[in-house]
Amino acid sequence: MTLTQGMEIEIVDYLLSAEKEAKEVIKVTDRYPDLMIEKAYDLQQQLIERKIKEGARHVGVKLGLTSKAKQEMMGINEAIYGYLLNDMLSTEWEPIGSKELIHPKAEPEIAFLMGEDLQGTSVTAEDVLKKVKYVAPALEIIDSRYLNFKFTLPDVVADNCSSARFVVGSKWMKPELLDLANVGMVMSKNGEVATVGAGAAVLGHPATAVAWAVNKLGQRSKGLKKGDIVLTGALSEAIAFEAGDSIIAQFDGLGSVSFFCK
Ligand code: OOG
Ligand code: MG
Repeated sequence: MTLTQGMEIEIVDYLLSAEKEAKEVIKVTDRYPDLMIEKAYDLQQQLIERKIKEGARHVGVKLGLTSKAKQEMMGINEAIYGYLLNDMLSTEWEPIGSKELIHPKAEPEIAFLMGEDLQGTSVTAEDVLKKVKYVAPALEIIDSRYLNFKFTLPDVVADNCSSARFVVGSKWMKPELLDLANVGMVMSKNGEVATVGAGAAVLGHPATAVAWAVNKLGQRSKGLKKGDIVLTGALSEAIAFEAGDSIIAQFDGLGSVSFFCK
């Protein structure tokens, strides 16, 4: 079944109100089982355009399911990308409000800040590193709008890859000062180690993950812009948290990033 424009608007409305009301909903493919991945990216784009129309600003791109740990956790063997908007950007000193979220989980990630635009369909990790100005430690807070955090590949893409919030640490470093594949990471919840990982977890190197996303975006005549923040994907499984919890991710050589949930 091909989706009519009316059906597409209805799906976007459905996902936007699930987010606004912080209520989980039945996944889109339960109603539209033949939803294809490319159409799901069209829906994602419409959802982002709606948010921008309502006043949000584009601040970057996120990668998802770039690590084996995450792919196994979600049962999907393919990387995905979504968009970061200014209303998702949170700071370390301002608690994350649990009431606005459904069933949030924290992910430790390495963030890139782009020093130049980058677009193409045969971009390599080396090309990416040339255009990255800084790297920083980050925590992404994902919050799938779907019931029990369960979905198929097209579902999660349409839902802007579960994006909800993200926090970037204050220490920004030149990428050449670090061996990003070998950066070790420990994430703790309330002072106890919750999970560990390393930069190599995301497709062997975070820059390889970003090159993948740039090439995917390139197929849609899109790319990264100077000043974009790129979240390169969780280095480990995601950890659920709730009001009263604090999360910190410590990266060797790159410093730490944390948040408190109220
Ligand atoms: C999809 C988003 C995954 C990551 O870093 O792997 C993601 C999900 O697991 O809900 O952001
Ligand atoms: Mg993530």
